[in-house]
Order: sequence, then C-alpha cells, then structure tokens
Amino acid sequence: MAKLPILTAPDARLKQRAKPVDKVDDRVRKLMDDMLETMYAAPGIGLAAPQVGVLERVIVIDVAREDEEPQPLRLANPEILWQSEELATYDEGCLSIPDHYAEVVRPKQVRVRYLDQDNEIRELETDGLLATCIQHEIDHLDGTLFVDHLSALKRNMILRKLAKARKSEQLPAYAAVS
Ligand code: GNR
Ligand code: NI
Repeated sequence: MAKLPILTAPDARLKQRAKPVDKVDDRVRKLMDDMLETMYAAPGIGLAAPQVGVLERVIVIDVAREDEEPQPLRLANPEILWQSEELATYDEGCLSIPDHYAEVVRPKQVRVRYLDQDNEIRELETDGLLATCIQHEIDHLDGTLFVDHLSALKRNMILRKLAKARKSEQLPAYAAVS
C-alpha cells in the first residue's frame, strides 16, 4: 500500500468530472487500498480518487468510530438510485479544503448502486453520516466540493481564507508576521 498526496482547492483537477472504471481489476483494487491508507492517515472518513489526482469514479469510506472495528467501504462507479425528500444537515469538512467546516443540507437517506472490490454489483440504502459522506464523495466525482452547496458569500469567504493560509505557509516564518 502507499500513501498518496491529497490535492487541495483551488486545484483544477478537483473541478473535473471523473470517468467510470471499465471494471474493478487489480489496478483499481490497488488504487482503493492506497486511498484507504491515505484516508486513515489524514485522518478522514471518506476519500474520492480525484482528491489524489486520479480522475476515475472510485471512492472509499469508513465512518466507524475510533472505538469500533474498522468498516472500510470500496465503491466504483457509485450511482444514487433514490434519495429521500427528507433532508439532513451536517457540519461538513473536506481534506481538500483543510481546516474549514460548514453546515450542508442534503437528502437524509440515499440508495446507491456500485461495483465493489470484487467487481460485483451491489446496492446500499443508508442514512446518517454514511449517507452524507457517500453524497460528499460522489460530488467529488462530478467536480463538486461541499462549498458549492453554500451561498456564494460563505463559499468565497472559505476559499479566500484557504488561499491566504496557503500563501502564508509558503513564506518564511519571519515574513509571516505582518
Ligand atoms: O473526513 C471527512 N469528514 C467529513 C465530515 C462530514 C461530511 C463529509 C466528510 S468527508 C471528509 C473527507 C473528505 O474530504 N472526503 O472527500
Ligand atoms: Ni471531500
């Protein structure tokens, strides 16, 4: 397994639409495993392939708490088959928008079809944090970030702060004061 570098906004690759995989073969399985290692190390509860610069429709998720057994999920070509009318609000974060959080409203429950790590078609109906996380990750496959669900005012505030934080990280410590 290998830990991969995570891209952060405003990287153009985070705005692209990712391509479906033909099948889940050894190459895609290795990508899934490398993504899980990267996600656990971050740490995060989900990761989409475009966040590591791979424009393919592959996501990994584990929403188990630290005191629970790990529950890694590997999904290729995930599609939302159904979403509830009822909505839920979560305070979301994103490894590609480090240190910023905002409340995002999404359907509370979803039914998803995907290919698992053995290239088998599977369906999953879920709610709560897992439903939110799956939607957040599928958004990444379509070039959408959680800030795209916010008002332009809130979105630009976060993106400007991110650019500013990045800029000050690039300066030598003595220059970051003023
Ligand atoms: O680690 C993550 N936490 C999180 C919290 C609330 C809603 C979504 C997420 S996903 C995020 C990891 C990430 O950026 N995945 O793309
Ligand atoms: Ni994210």
